[in-house]
Amino acid sequence: FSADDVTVLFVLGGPGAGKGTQCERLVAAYGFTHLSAGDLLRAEQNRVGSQYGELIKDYIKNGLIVPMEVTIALLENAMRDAMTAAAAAAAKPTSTSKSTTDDDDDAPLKGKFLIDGFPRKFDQAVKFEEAVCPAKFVLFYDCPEEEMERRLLERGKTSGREDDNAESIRKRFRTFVETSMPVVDYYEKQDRVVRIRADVPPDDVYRATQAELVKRLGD
Ligand code: UP5
Ligand code: MG
Repeated sequence: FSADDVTVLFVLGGPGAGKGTQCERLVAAYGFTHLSAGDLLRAEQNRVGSQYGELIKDYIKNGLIVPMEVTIALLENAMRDAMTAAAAAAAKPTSTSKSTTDDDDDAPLKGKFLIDGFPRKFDQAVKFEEAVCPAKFVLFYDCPEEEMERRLLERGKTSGREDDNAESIRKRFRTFVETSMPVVDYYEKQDRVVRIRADVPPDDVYRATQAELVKRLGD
């Protein structure tokens, strides 16, 4: 993808920081396509015939980072699917719009993507930006571990997620501190991180997010 055709924002933050919650709201308000790397991996894990099912299950339970070939392929496919669906929708004639030209290729489609929970490791960041598309900037949801732990244990009562238990949560935090925070630091050095306080109610986090998006993307 070229940066002219797509806008990609990485959405990062520790386990339970609220990435998914905020992305959902941004989708409704700004028409982003939300791609959660974790959700894509869980879907692939459950796909009948997947050769990666067992591997993904094992990595997620242990809070480890799945080899990036798998995750990047899933993200790239999902981006392509979203662009294809948008093109098909745009090409469909509607009763109210009279097309003055048959040539739909004139207007290039713009994709807007929130990539949630990726990249989690330095080499993934480099590879994705090289092979798929550079990110415009990074939204980083900053939340203390005690608060994230409280949220995940609470969610674990009903989520059915195999990593929402005390032991897996401990492992996820460890991977986050040791492996994923360095990615945020790397982007911070390039002045590409928008840091948002995430230990306040979801409405407040969202308001802060909106204010930053207006500054950086307009409207
Ligand atoms: N909640 C949310 N915001 C709140 C707020 N402001 N105040 C109070 N409560 C709030 O929220 C978590 C919980 O907190 C919810 O109950 C919510 O209502 C509440 P959520 O929005 O789901 O937070 P999120 O940051 O999305 O938490 P998630 O658990 O999804 O984060 P993880 O980063 O741990 O999970 P992810 O799905 O991204 O990854 C899971 C695993 O997949 C990884 O550990 C790894 O093994 C694997 N993975 C890879 O290997 N590679 C990848 O690239 C991505 C994932
Ligand atoms: Mg999530």
